[in-house]
Amino acid sequence: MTLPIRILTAVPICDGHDSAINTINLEFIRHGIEVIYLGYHRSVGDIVRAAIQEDVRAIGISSYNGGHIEFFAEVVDLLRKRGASDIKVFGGGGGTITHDDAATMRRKGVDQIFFAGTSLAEMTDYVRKNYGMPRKTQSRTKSWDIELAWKLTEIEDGLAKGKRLTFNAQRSTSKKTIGNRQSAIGNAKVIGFTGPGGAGKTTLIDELVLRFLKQNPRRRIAILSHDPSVVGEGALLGDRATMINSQNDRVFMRSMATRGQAGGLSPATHDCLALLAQSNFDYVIIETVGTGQEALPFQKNGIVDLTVLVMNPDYGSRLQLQKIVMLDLADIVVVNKSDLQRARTAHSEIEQRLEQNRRDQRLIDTVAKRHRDSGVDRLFELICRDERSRRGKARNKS
Ligand code: B12
Repeated sequence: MTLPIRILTAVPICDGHDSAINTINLEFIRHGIEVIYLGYHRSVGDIVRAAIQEDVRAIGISSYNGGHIEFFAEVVDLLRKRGASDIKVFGGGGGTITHDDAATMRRKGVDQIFFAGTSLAEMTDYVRKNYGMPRKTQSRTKSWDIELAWKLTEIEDGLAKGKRLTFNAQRSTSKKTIGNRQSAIGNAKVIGFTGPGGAGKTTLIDELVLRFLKQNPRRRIAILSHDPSVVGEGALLGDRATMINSQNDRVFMRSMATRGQAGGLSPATHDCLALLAQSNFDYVIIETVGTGQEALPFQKNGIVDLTVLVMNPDYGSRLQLQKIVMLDLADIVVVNKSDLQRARTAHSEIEQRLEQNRRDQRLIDTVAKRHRDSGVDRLFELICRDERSRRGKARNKS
């Protein structure tokens, strides 16, 4: 089967003109391309870090702020410095980039600039023709993040072609039990976030990442984030656009399309997670796609240590709660957007629903979009406390 081309798109720093790139993203996706969208007002460093971690073939930049010659050139230079000059740079910016500017930019290593009036079909054809070939493997030593990014691609693409990497054999033999849970391998604590679309999972994760990074200056986090897609089709992988604190050198984030698998995760999640959990991260955070009532993304194979279900207060009537199976399994349930009018009712209805389970499940109210929210602080404390008790149990056992 043909594997989807992966590209990253972004709008430069001090630029909020995102309507062009939003239209172009949709056209790329319609033609089977997986687009990781980083959003607007993004620095050179953020763009290059994301492109390397996501292992994309090219970066498409849409620029209207007037600083395009320097900005595009800096992206090319930083890619080269980081050993990632195989990632190509292209873009446009209708009313601002002149033909003379474009000639200068090409001399500085930019692949192609598109002008006002170019059709969407022309741009898509260009991407397919120029970035659709498999990458030529470089023989020289790669940095750890490039190496990790390439391995994740190998796992994902291998599975899409029906091949499983030998890496998995190691995984099954080194599986171990921590406390009373079966943990994914490695030393990292794995936290799974799930819940319906629009509940605020990504914003909540981003706020937690801020707290994790602040608590310990050496801590490193990996995020595996999922968005839906159909086999052989494109996908908009847009969680990075919501992330602010996770744009950090101590955070390694990878966006994955579900490539046809139902239930919130991708066919490659398990193996990619196993690799990340072995790769010197303190925490690995998995975010599922927006899930429905029947979804049990983390139950089957015990791949996470702690499960957080993020709910929106507007789930409908109390009866709806009976049908959400994740409410039986989640370790922590979060009512996000608790500043909304219905949040108090939601809290007491969910509390009653959890009481039926007779398990030690925790319920927390948050407003993730609010900086320094006390609910997010409580959730963070709870996750750290669970970690301390997990370590205690492991020590007692050994
Ligand atoms: C729409 C628009 C806005 C909207 C933006 C809405 C949004 N969310 O994007 C609004 C009204 C909010 C706005 C605000 C401002 N704008 Co304005 N805006 C424009 C306008 C009219 C069109 C840009 C556009 O989206 N075009 C539609 C796209 C699809 O077509 P295109 O630009 O021709 O692009 C083609 C190719 O370049 C290619 N392409 C573009 N990007 C990419 C990326 C990739 C990867 C690829 C492959 C191809 C590609 O696709 C198209 C193919 O046909 C331009 C004028 C212009 N003609 O460019 C001014 C313009 C960009 N804005 C301008 C300015 C000054 C501003 C403001 C600063 C005004 C102010 N004082 O508040 C603010 C800044 C906002 C901010 N936060 O950054 C100036 C910039 C001048 C400069 N840099 O020297 C321009 C050029 C207008 C002018 N002539 O003065 N703006």
